[in-house]
This record gives sequence, structure tokens and C-alpha cells, in this order.
Amino acid sequence: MRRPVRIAVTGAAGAISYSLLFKIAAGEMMGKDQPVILQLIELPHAMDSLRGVAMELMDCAYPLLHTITLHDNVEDGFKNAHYALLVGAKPRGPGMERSDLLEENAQIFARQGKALNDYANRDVKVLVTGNPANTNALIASRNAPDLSPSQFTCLTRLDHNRAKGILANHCGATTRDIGGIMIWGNHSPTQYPDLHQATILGKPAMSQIDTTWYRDEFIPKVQKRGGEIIQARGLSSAASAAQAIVDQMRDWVLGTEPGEIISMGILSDGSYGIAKGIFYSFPVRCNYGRYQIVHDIELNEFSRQRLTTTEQELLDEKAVVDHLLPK
Ligand code: NAX
Repeated sequence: MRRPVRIAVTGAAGAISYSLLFKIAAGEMMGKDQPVILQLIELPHAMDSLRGVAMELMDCAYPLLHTITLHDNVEDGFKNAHYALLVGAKPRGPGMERSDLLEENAQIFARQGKALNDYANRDVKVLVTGNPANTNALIASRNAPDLSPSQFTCLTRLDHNRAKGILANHCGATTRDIGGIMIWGNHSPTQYPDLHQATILGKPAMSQIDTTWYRDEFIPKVQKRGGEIIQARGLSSAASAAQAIVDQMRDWVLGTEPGEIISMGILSDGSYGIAKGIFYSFPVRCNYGRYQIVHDIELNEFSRQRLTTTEQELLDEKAVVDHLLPK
């Protein structure tokens, strides 16, 4: 058996974690031969609830679950972590402006970035889910000067999976038959779900679907799927978000399938003309624990405009929190 790896999770008593932790403990994220230590982190007032979650995890008797530790602060919770899943965030309250939300979360993620810098394993891989995920990832990475920004990512795999599922359902295909889906930009309604490289059973998707359906129905459906789920369930997506976290981390750590493209929020290096210094979702492939942007994708005018719109939103978000970024 291999040595266990340490996985820190914030917001561990929340709705997403209630699916996520059980998947991790069952070996779905790190592989069926990799024992895990779960370092669960919550706000002090949620520690009782967290103890309940830990009891249930124990009661599942997962063979790969080595140890569970509980923490009410990130400085203890991130100690020696190989992986950090930053799920907890401050939700938007009544009367709160988007700028207040950005600023309040900036403070939370600044502290988490510093704690990762000071206490986590030097090779820690970080995935930010808590919203606004892209800008929170930017704040965390900028507050961790001793870690590489490439160790930080944000979750856009849920958007990717949503696009795949909705397209499969529309075409009467299975998701196995579909490849080449790309999500560009922000995890927000400005994101751009791009089907121009997508294939269904190996043939171009755009030649098998109606362009009007793609532009007027598919794109807004993916962009607003989170809201549609809240309206239907009265609660936000939780199980699908947990699955997306597992998928994104598993692919990052264990690699994508040959030829497979996934979407990941990462620090822009200027590829495709996107401004450097923002966390932006790009098409990537993963190998040996690293991700690489897929280059040389042709973008038509329609796509280019959408890439720019979501880029501008991220630049605006960055401007709101700029005074909190270490210079
Ligand atoms: P819940 O409100 O059910 O749970 C969040 C938990 O985080 C709570 O238990 C809270 O006590 C804890 N928490 C808050 N601040 C914390 C901190 N500083 N340190 C440790 N714990 C903290 O929310 P849930 O449905 O689990 O969603 C979690 C986050 O994911 C939200 O910000 C949500 O907006 C975001 N999402 C992001 C998605 C993405 O694709 N990037 C999709 C799903 C989800 O909406």
C-alpha cells in the first residue's frame, strides 16, 4: 500500500462537501490504491456539524480512509497538505453588493493563501471552488509568494461537465461519445461554452447541431445552469459540484486520457491574447501532475467576442480587489 496523502478541505460541513468527502474517501479522486488523510476545516460555529460528518465518514469504514482531523482554522488545517480543496466561502447575503462579496472573500482567501504558503507541503495542489472562484484563486495565489501560481486552479469543470451532459442529452448520445468541449473564462454567466472543436462520435458537433440552438439555447443554458438548479431545487448544485471537483483533481494528478481536452481555471500566461494575471478557464491537457494549455485552436469572430467579454469581467473583478493584492 502507498503512503497516505494529506487532503485539506475547507467548508467541510457544507453541502458540496457532504458529497465530496465520501467520494474522496472511496478512492474516486486519488485512485483506488491511494490512502488519504482528510484534514477538515470549518468555521468555529460549524464544528459540531463537522464532527457529525466525521462520524459518518468513519461509519462507512472506507479501506482507503487513513485518518480524519478536524480544524477550526486554516493554519492548523493546511499543515503539510499535499492537496487543498478550498470549498468554503462567504455567500452573498441580503443587500450585499457584488463588490462587497468580492472584498469579503478576498480577505478570507488572502489568509488562506498565506496559510498555504506557510504550512502546506511545498508541492501542494490547490483547487478553489468557493465563489467568486476565479478571483478568489487569484487572491490566494498572490498571497503565497513561495508557491508557484501554477499550483493554484479554480473550478470550471462543473461548467464543462454541464456542457457535455446537456449536449449529450440534446443529441441522444452518451457523454462517452463527446469530446473537445471547452469552457473559456469566468465561472459566471459570462463564461463561454465553446462547441467549435467538439465532436460527437468523432465527427464535428457543429455539423450535427443547429447553430441557432447552439447560440440561443445551449450557451445561455450552460451559463445559467446554476441559477436554474437553485430555482428547481431551492438549493444550489452540490452533488454535481462535488463530482466536478473530483474530476478536475483526478485529471490534474493522474492525467487526462490520450487526446482528451478538459477545462480548468488557471493563471493566464497571455495565451489566446487573454490578459496575463487573471485566473481564466482554458482548454488543457494534464500529464505527470501538470496541466498544459491546448494551443493553436482557431477562434472565429463569434468566439473571440465571447472570450473578450468574460475576460473583461475578470479584469473588472480584479480591479475591485486590487488594493488587497500584495504588490
Ligand atoms: P454551503 O453554504 O453549504 O457550505 C459552505 C461551508 O463553508 C459552510 O459550512 C461554512 O461554514 C463554510 N465556510 C465559510 N467560510 C469558511 C472559511 N473561511 N473557512 C472554512 N469554512 C468556511 O455551500 P456549498 O453549497 O457547499 O458551496 C460552497 C461554495 O462553492 C460556495 O461559495 C458556492 O458559491 C461555490 N460553488 C462553486 C461552484 C463552481 O463551479 N466553482 C459550483 C458550486 C457552488 O455554487
